[in-house]
Amino acid sequence: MESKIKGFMDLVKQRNQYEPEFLQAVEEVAETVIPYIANQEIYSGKNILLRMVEPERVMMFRVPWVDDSGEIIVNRGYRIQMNSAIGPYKGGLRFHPTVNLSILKFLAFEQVFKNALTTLPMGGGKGGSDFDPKGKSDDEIMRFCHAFMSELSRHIGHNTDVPAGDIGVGGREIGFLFGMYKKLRNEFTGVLTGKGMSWGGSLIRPEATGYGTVYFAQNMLETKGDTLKGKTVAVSGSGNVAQYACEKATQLGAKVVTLSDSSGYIFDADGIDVDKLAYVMEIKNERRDRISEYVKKYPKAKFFRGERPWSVKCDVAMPCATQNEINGDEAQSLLSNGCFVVSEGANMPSTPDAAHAFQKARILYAPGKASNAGGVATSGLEMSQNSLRINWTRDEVDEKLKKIMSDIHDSCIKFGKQDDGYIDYVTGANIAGFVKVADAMLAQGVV
Ligand code: NDP
Ligand code: 2IT
Repeated sequence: MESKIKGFMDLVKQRNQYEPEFLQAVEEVAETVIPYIANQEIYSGKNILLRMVEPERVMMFRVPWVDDSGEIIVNRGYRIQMNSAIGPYKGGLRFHPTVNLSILKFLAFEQVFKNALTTLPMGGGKGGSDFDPKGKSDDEIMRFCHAFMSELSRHIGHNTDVPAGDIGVGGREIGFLFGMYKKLRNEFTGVLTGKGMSWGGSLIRPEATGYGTVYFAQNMLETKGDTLKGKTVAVSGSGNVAQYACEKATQLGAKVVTLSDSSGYIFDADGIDVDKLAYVMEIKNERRDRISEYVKKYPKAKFFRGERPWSVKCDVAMPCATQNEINGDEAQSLLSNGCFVVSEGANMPSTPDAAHAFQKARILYAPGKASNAGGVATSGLEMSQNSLRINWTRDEVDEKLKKIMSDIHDSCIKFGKQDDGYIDYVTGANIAGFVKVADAMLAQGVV
């Protein structure tokens, strides 16, 4: 089996040698799915995984725009249309200076499995730009979004490819993107998700990724007869996912003691309650400032510049910032401090060393493609509401989100439960996602 996996990875490496994040995401899937395929006659000789690692289509384009000083800036735009076997391409747009082909291909690849897990009919895609929204005026953000959409609009559509937000893309950016799409195509459709409530958005979509990550942690704890009540939680990030993970964990009786951003992390031993979270939202969403501002208002809290929050004592860790934000040493530090639940809000936040450490320690460890699927699932619910031209209530959407997270948890058990009762959520999520997409690909033939 080892040599089968190595043979497969050698081929993928040869073709994608300058794409470390993509290779990392593929290797994690190959390690778990190839042993499964070997025992399933129907997949024999079909090279399904080899077809899945090759995007159906990649768009790369110039995005020229004019900044406030009149200078012409050139950014690079991308859309990866990875797999459409079970539905239109679906996945977010990331605006961050680190964006490149490797990062977007890893995200698009994971999205295919994640979207399959949601039980909704969505294929996988991802896109974005190396544009850095930090320090830009609202007018500059608008001009960039309009320029980006002037090209992207040729490649997407409500039945073809439906983008949404990710790092650096929230409600403000989705508004500008939607406006330009509508103007160019002269049609009002659900071509993007994460829209504003008065123009086709869904209640709970802003909250959904963070809430879903917490619901998934609850589902995992239930397998041990436990709950989040009274648990100490370390959250990283302070953006969309982190904020609502913090809110829901607190509502369910946990104490969230950390949040972070690219400048460092804050530790508040008393817990980040509703009022403090409202202040975090003001700092990050309105003032677009650094998380260190928190300690000016709450001086009992501490700010650790340039550090990540994984050395604190906690029961539960929810990494909600970015990829590879927990390394092997940090995973060991979490484990030795008693952490026994890791529910990933970000995509691939654990390095392979960290993920293997969590699995070896047999803690409750959920990979992002399972535990953060609530965001895209609720995007799927937004698409359904747009097609039906109706709006569900907050409670209706929240109930559907809970049910989807619980169904994803069940799928992980189905394919990941071992003889001794340990649930390997990584294996479970990868195989469950693979089976759904692979069966659709088999039915559709070689296309
Ligand atoms: P936001 O842009 O709202 O927030 C991102 C947060 O992560 C910010 O606090 C940011 O800090 C921090 N961050 C970003 N990059 C780095 C870095 N290289 N090092 C340290 N901190 C960093 O994004 P989201 O909350 O939407 O996304 C967070 C994660 O969740 C990503 O991995 C994303 O792919 C994933 N995700 C998002 C979903 C969604 O619906 N939005 C759905 C599923 C997953 P700063 O403010 O300093 O930049
Ligand atoms: O990584 C993700 O799942 C997202 N950024 C959300 C994608 C979506 O289409 O809602």
